Amino acid sequence: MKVYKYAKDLGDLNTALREAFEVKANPYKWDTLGKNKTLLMVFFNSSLRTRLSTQKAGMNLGMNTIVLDVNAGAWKLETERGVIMDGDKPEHLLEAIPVMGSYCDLIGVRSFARFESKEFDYNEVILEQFIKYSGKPVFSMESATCHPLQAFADLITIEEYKEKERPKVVLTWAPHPRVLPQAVPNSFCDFMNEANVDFVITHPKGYELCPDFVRGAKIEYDQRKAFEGADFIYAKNWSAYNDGVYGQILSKDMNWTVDTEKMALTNNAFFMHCLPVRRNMIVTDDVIESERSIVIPEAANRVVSAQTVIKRMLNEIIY
Ligand code: AN0
Ligand code: CP
Repeated sequence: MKVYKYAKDLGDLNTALREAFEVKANPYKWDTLGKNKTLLMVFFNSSLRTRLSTQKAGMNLGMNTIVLDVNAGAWKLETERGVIMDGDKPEHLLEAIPVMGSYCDLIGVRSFARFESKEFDYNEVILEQFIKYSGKPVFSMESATCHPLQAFADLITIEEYKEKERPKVVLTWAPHPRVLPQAVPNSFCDFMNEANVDFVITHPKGYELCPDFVRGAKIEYDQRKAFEGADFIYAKNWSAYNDGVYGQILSKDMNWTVDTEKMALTNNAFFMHCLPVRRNMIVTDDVIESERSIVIPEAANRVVSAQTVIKRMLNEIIY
């Protein structure tokens, strides 16, 4: 069964973009495709955009949608095999997953990196168990290492706003008080590396991302230099990936906050962020409120990316 995790899972990106713009122009054109099909969305972590946009995408396709917040009302789930379950978790994921699979036709899973073990996170243990044991097609709604529906929405947004054929897109690290996953920057790298853009990543030394996602992208450690001539600034915090410091905060340097002075170095760049964003840590009020901030249309495109992917998945299970 096909799984949607990476840019390559969408096949040719220009074809995927064309489909997305068709969906955006006419969201109700396929409103019977999902009749009597059920979308189950399982959340192990909080969400605003993913939850609402994916549900809306399913509804636009005529699906029934069910949302399960595992931490709010479901039994606490054990995820390790071989554990003597005499603690606070009454149910094992290995029963829960096939049961969930029996109630639906497609499953979206949100399960962030836990930062207990890099191996556990980067093997996508939770998502992979859903793939293996649910019996149903699965997609990531931000799993341990990737957030493809976000990155696809970002690509759609860049395609809509770009003012030249091959824009310069800069992913910049910015400070944050908490430990955050690498999933959003990983998928952004994955998609930008496949897109027709000049892609540059800037971050403090020590914040190198997983090479499988960075691939041949240019890394510029001087943030100001990276910003020069940029057409899009994509800000995001992430915690360290490297062995020995995995999941750690190495810096909260506020010199990396995106502000008006740094945006002035760019080619009048658009400002992007996946949200939720901490103002005056990641980006100043002035920049996020500026005319070149496109964070709201970017979030709105989450319906489009989700609907394009779910539509493909429905076609795959129906035909
Ligand atoms: C999450 C993250 O950085 O992965 C979700 C972003 C879509 N952000 C927070 O936990 C604040
Ligand atoms: N961007 C994003 O995925 O937001 P949520 O965490 O609110 O779903």
